[in-house]
Amino acid sequence: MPRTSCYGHVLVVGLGIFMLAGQGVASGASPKVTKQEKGGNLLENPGFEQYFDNWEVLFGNIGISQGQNGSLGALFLVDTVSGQNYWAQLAQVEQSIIAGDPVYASGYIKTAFPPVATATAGLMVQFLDANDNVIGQSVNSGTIGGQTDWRYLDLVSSAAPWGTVKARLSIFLWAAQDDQASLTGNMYADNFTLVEEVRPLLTGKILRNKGFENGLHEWTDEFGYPVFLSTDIVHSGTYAAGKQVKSIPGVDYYSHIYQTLTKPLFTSSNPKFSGYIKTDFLPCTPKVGNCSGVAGLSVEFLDENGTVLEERKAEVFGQTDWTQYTVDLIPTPAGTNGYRLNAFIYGPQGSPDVDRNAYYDDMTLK
Ligand SMILES: [Ca+2]
Ligand SMILES: [Ca+2]
Repeated sequence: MPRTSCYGHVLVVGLGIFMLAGQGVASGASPKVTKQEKGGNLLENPGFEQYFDNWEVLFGNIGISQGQNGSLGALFLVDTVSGQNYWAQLAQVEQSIIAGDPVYASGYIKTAFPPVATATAGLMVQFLDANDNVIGQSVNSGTIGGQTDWRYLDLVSSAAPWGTVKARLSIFLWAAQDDQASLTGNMYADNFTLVEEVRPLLTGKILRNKGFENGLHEWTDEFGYPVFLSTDIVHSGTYAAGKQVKSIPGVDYYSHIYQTLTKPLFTSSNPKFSGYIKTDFLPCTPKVGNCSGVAGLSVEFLDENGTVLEERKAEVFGQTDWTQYTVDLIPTPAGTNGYRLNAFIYGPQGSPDVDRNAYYDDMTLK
């Protein structure tokens, strides 16, 4: 049961622009630079050196502050919002996109929030028809949050759908309603690119936030009930991730968190995915066959289209204290281009382990 995207229920919040004191508003149009001079970049004022020229604040509290390397950049704040999630969106529309062409977009974002804050930031591209209606699916980059220094984020779309005449690049910041932790932080953005061609994604080569010390950021949570952040049961540091066996009528229960890496650089000639897991399932003996709940790690080997070539697992049964489990990445199936690295939980229908937990910490990829 795939979750709906947390961006699928975004509500409009108060629209506001502010400029920091003493910075004033630049006047006049940006100097025209040809597409070739910009390395194919279709965006004007991609680094906010002319403040918000060519950009539009669609939602949220967005201003100008420090960018990268002493330049100007966009600053996103989270406002108090009751009864709805917070959404801020800064966008630029490129007026001449050819239907059938793919686009690649990138930029740098930095977040300075507490690890537990729900605030997450990323990029999004949408295709627009001649009436400015969004057509086809939005394409998002991965998101960042918590304490994350300047990070290069990118995305690549498939062919722009028939009817496309424009593309809108957006930088967004989302936070859950009434999330006090998100109110205390900021997000920064600078140096964006939109090109009308396919380029290889540069993100997703490194396993990040391996010990959950930056909260649940970097990990995609999919299927079933949400992952939770554990503070009382950890293998090391302040935080671990947790999943619970739940009951959904008519189906076996499965849920996981994952990171997908494309052509990662391994530091070992015998690469492995490892992590520590602790479970509080009912005691059982796998050989006897009286186990129900299962936790574990798994690796899905992906071809260049993202199709799963093979899945390999390390499974945990019964009640276990923190133990390191490992999945070997060798032998690697022919045609492997990427790896989906999962920490999962499973319980068959009617499992006596419903409401029992598995905890995950200190993942490694070497
Ligand atoms: Ca800048
Ligand atoms: Ca930890």
